[in-house]
Amino acid sequence: MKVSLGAANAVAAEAYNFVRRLKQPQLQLIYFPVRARAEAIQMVMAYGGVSCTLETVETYFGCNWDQVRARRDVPFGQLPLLVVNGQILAQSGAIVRYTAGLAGLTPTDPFLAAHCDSIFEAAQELTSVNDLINGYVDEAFEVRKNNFFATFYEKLANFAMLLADGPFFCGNRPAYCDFGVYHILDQARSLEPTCLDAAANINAFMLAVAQLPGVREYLDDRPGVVDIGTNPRLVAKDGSPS
Ligand SMILES: N[C@@H](CCC(=O)N[C@@H](CS)C(=O)NCC(=O)O)C(=O)O
Repeated sequence: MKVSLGAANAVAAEAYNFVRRLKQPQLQLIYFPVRARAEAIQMVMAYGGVSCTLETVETYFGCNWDQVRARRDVPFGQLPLLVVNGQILAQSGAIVRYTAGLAGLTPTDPFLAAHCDSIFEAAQELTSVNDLINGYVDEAFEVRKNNFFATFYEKLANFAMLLADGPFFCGNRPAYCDFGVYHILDQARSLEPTCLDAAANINAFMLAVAQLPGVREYLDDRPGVVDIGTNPRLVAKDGSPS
């Protein structure tokens, strides 16, 4: 029997992924119904084929958030949390780095890994955009939106310079920092649709990330945020509250 190299490679890749899934810890991600600090984590897992059950406060703890905080059950009194084989991991940055390890999205070279982290951390400096998308309304929204965009373009130019020809921040292969940056810039363009147009390479980067296998399906299926600035909330694809 003649087996082509392509078919043999596909079988080997399938076997590798099967074993990796068998060895993968059991994961549960707990978060509020907002588009914010769990996005990069979910994109990392979607790209890496890492399976994880999504939980709300109510489905995981069986009570509401005020009760969870009062019980002091949660390390820093905040979400998101990742439950790994029953053990709780807090802080979104730590969760991204942990899931990136499972997904093969951490550069192996130590300097490149640190470079990746510096890009991710630079994106974290813009996380106030999450509150603009999900929280503030009316005048408070307008004031904070102006404040956000007062420094945004300088930071965008820094990202554009570091990305150079990309297509990703660490070269030809995606790494977890790409998902951190993508999320923040995607939030920003939900507020100002043309805000990335000054940086052609950044627009190309946004397309490249959005088309990655697993990520494309994740982005297509996730709930949308409606009525930003007036009554923000998540709405599932079928129009139901999420
Ligand atoms: N540094 C933390 C910040 C987490 C954070 O601010 N979480 C917010 C939601 S995005 C929260 O839990 N708010 C509820 C509360 O503080 O009671 C991280 O990155 O995970």
